[in-house]
Amino acid sequence: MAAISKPIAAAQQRRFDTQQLQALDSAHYMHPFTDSAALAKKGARIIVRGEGVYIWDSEGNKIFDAMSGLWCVNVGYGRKSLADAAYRQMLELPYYNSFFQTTTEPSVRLAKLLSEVTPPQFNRVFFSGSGSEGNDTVVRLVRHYWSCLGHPQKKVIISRWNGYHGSTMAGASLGGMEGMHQQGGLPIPDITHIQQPYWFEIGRTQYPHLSKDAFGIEAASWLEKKILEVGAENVAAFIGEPVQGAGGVIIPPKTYWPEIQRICDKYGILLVTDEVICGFGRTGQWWGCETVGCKPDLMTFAKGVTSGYIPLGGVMVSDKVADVVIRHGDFNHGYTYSGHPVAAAVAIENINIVRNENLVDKVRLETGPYLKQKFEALIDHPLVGEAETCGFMAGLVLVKSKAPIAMFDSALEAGMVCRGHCFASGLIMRAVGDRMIIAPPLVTTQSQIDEMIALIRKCLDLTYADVKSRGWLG
Ligand code: PXG
Repeated sequence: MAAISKPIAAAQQRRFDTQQLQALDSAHYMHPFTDSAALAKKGARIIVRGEGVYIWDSEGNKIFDAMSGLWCVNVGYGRKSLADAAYRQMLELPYYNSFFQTTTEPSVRLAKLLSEVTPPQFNRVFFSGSGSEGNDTVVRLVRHYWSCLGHPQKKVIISRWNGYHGSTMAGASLGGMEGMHQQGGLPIPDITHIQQPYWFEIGRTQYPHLSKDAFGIEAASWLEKKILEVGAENVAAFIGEPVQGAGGVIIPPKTYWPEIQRICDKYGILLVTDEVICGFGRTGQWWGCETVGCKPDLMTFAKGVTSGYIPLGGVMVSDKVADVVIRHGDFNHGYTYSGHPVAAAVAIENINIVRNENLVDKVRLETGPYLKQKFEALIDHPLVGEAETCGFMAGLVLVKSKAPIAMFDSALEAGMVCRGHCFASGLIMRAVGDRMIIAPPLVTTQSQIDEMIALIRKCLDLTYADVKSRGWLG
């Protein structure tokens, strides 16, 4: 990692008035997915600086960011060349659009670069400002595609419970988060869900006679059942995250996605992988679809395309879909920031970093296997009922007892207790129910993995002592 740059060193010197910022925050700032009243009582933690895999808060605490921000800071914090790329482009041309038969150099070059780093069926991209907008684009694009082919009734999109596809009306509808559906009258029409391929929660308990691989085939068969229920003539597409991220790093059995592919092919249904988290090396291949073994017609991306340094998202469109849509004239869809030149310039530099530093190969061949070995060894902890990784995504399940496995009462929120200990110990690890998850920056070294695992063990020990003293272990 390069030496700390001057502006970062200057930020280190700055003093922050934590209490004042917290008061202003609670008076004026509505946070996403947050109980604002509860947060106001506590005060938000103010993050002021980042370098490599670490961030610092306004009180000077150093924190290991094992979540890469929100699954996005893949090349780590403090990369001067990304800031330089934005600065240069802002001076030259801070904005122009691609609507009225115009384009910009960085957006064209990025489109070409994306066609190089994606599977061979992809040679075209539609840009958006985020993953949610990318998935809105998917909904409009697949329905328009079938309409162009003379099948306007082929509109239904099948997705999965506990999938996450964003927060816009279409994104949240595609997602399978019931708490989101309950607010704002979702899902929108013609989106329907099947159950997720989650072995530990569903396979192990409801299909104990099946092996994990056999459960993968069973879980894929739910797609076929749904297609037959809705009528293949009405189904436009299936969408899923290769590995579910926000749902808790749910790694499907290896049989699942090839079977999903077979079913989509059999019924002539478009296959969409949402690569917003899995893309750009997170799973140890450039794309999650390559890791899980399927060939999508469309792929949504965001986050890792710029390592989160600036907002950008989009949809990779296969030749099969693009050729039909392009033959039929205008696609009446687009965002002010589609192909934003500054975001594109940052993305180009970011992808060059990923390539030049061989980050994808490193995760697949070196640091990913090392993380797997260390993280999966956490299974020896009395609180851990399952621990698994895929590339640089990992999840473990907190259990009340291990033989036989017994879960904590979900109302106790054991995961939040553990998250609290992580927060206090200088580690960002997320809780999704009682599943504790990480997705560290792809630049994390072996010694940093050791440091992170030691922190996780410490926090598991603190959690164990805590839940024991609360009498939760029975
Ligand atoms: N698809 C996937 C797979 C995502 O993970 C989106 C789409 C939406 O992207 P935008 O850029 O519109 O946010 C995401 C976003 C969490 C969490 O709790 C995850 C995301 C966003 C917010 C919270 O893990 N992922």
